[in-house]
Parts: sequence; C-alpha cells; structure tokens
Amino acid sequence: APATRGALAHASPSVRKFARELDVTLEGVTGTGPKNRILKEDVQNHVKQAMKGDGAARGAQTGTGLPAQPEVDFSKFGAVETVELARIRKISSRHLHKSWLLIPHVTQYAEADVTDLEAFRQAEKDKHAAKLTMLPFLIKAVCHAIEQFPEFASSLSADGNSLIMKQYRHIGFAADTPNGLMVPVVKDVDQKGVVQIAADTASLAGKARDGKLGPADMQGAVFSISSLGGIGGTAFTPIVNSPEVGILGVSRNEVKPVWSGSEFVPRTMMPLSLSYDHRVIDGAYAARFVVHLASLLSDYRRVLL
Ligand code: CAO
Repeated sequence: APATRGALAHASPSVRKFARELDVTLEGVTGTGPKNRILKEDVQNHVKQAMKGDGAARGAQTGTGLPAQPEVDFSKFGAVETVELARIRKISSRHLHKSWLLIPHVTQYAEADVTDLEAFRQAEKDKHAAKLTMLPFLIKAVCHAIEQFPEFASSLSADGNSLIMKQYRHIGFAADTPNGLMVPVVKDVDQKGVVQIAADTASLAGKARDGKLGPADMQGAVFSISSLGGIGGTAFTPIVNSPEVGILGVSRNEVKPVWSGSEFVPRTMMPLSLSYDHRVIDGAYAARFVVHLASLLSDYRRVLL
C-alpha cells in the first residue's frame, strides 16, 4: 500500500510506529477505541488474523505463502463445469508455481544446424532395439556440453551461500501424459551411448504414459530437456525444474535458407530455448553453453571428443 495511506487512519503516534515496525497499513485495520481509534491491540489482532485466518489458508493452498487468486463466480457469465484436477497435475502445478516464483528466469534462444544429424538419424532410426528419435541425441549432447559448463549441473544450497556441483549426470525429460506433465530421469547419461539412452527414454516415456513411474524414476536430474519438436511451434520459455538451474526447450525443426559464404543453402535448423537460473548462471555463460551445444548438434562427431 502507498506509504501515505496510513496517515488517514485515526491512531496515536506510538500505534503508528508499532504498525510501521510490523509493516501494517493502518487503513486496513479496524479500530475498536473511542471514535474508532486504532489501538495497539487492534494492530496485533489484525496481524494474528492475517497469519491464522484466510491468508494462511490460501497461502497453504498455493504452497507459496502468497494469497490465492480471488474466487470468481464464472456462472454469472455463462454455463460452467468444474473438473477436479488429476493428482499429478496438482503436484506439478504447485512445483511449477514455486519454481517460477523462486527462480529469476532468463531464456536464451539459439538455432542448431541439424541437417547432417537428422540425415544420420533417419538412416539409423529403425536399425536398433529402440527407435532413435531426436531426444536421445539431445540428451547425450547436453550431457557432453555440461562437461565444459559444469555449473549447469549445480544447485544453490538452501541458504543461498554455496553452489553444490554434482559429479553425476542424470538428465530429466518432460513427458506429456494423459495425467499431465511428468519428468522422468535418464540415469548416468555420461556412461551410456545414444542407443542405450533411446531405450531408456522409450521405456521411461511408456511408464509415464501408463502412470507407472516410481519416485526413483523421477529423482536426481541435474538438468532437464523439454522437447516439443514432435508437436510444433517456433520457441517457448521452459520453466526451470527447481532445484536444477537450467532447462533446454526444443521446438520443431525448420528448413531455412542459410548463407554459406557464397550462396544460400537449405539447412535443417532446430530452435533451442535455454532457460536458466540467473542467480547461478551469467548470461554470457549461458550463451556460450547454448552456442557450444549447437556446435555439437551441427557436427555430432564432436560428442566423441
Ligand atoms: N523437429 C521436427 N520434428 C521432430 C522434432 C523436432 N525438433 N523432434 C521430434 N520430431 C518428430 C520426428 O518427426 C519424430 O518422428 P520420426 O522419428 O519418425 O521422424 C517424431 O516427432 C517423434 O517424436 P516423439 O515426440 O514421439 O519422440 P521424442 O523422443 O522426440 O519425444 C517425448 C518423446 C516423451 C519427449 C514426447 O513424446 C513428449 O511427451 N513430448 C512433449 C514434452 C512436453 O510436454 N514438454 C512440455 C513441458 S512444459 O509444459
């Protein structure tokens, strides 16, 4: 509330001082003294009410300590139907809300020339036990990029004073399921080849769709990937999966004319959207990471180095 508002309320200087200390705006306090004068007890009751009453209940509902949006009677405007959210959507929406509020997000965009990788993938995709989609190539490339940019596999300590650098390389991926968004985790990506990662993602995505993921399948990721490439769209701003500090969004490839130095040539370009926690990652570091990742995807032999 504006600082001047409290000046209109009827209260003694000592009560005003007390209210200022508690950050209470007197205009919202009901006075019980003579001529509705606001007493110290009124300020105390006002604070108690806010802590115990409606405010706390609504804060618990959002899980953030912030009041929920006000109840609106939409039936005033037309017919409505109220549908209970699935349990998974309730859990993930609270987690997303917290991540969104706690993490100062920035999203860095880039494009990777995946012409050669896509040609290789098309030639190889049906020759192995699990179908080689783009996702396992992305997971492996991200893991490789993290070796040069290890802060993308870190978390802030709870007190915010130190960075926990993780030596393991588990990578999560967003999976769209009938029950809502789930993020299963491929373990030890640094120790696996793309074919093994493809088998893992296929099995985890199947378990996610069937509602059979256990807690261990969804824990321990150092970084996540959200691929909407199979659906479409040009770019988006993924929300970091707290306490991770980075997430890569992938949109649909597009064939574009790219200047080779002497002429325009058609190249298959993959849009990348890297969101990161700006408390941990600097903009220049994030830009270097995504440029490096794009270079790995444009010449996948670099992942072998
Ligand atoms: N550009 C163009 N086409 C792409 C592509 C891209 N970047 N990525 C995938 N595709 C196409 C390919 O054509 C592929 O078919 P072929 O292999 O036959 O060519 C097809 O999509 C298959 O992709 P897929 O989506 O079935 O498999 P995947 O391994 O790429 O993804 C999974 C698996 C589980 C990530 C995916 O099914 C899914 O759930 N995606 C949604 C994730 C999501 O909801 N993210 C948002 C989270 S925030 O709300």
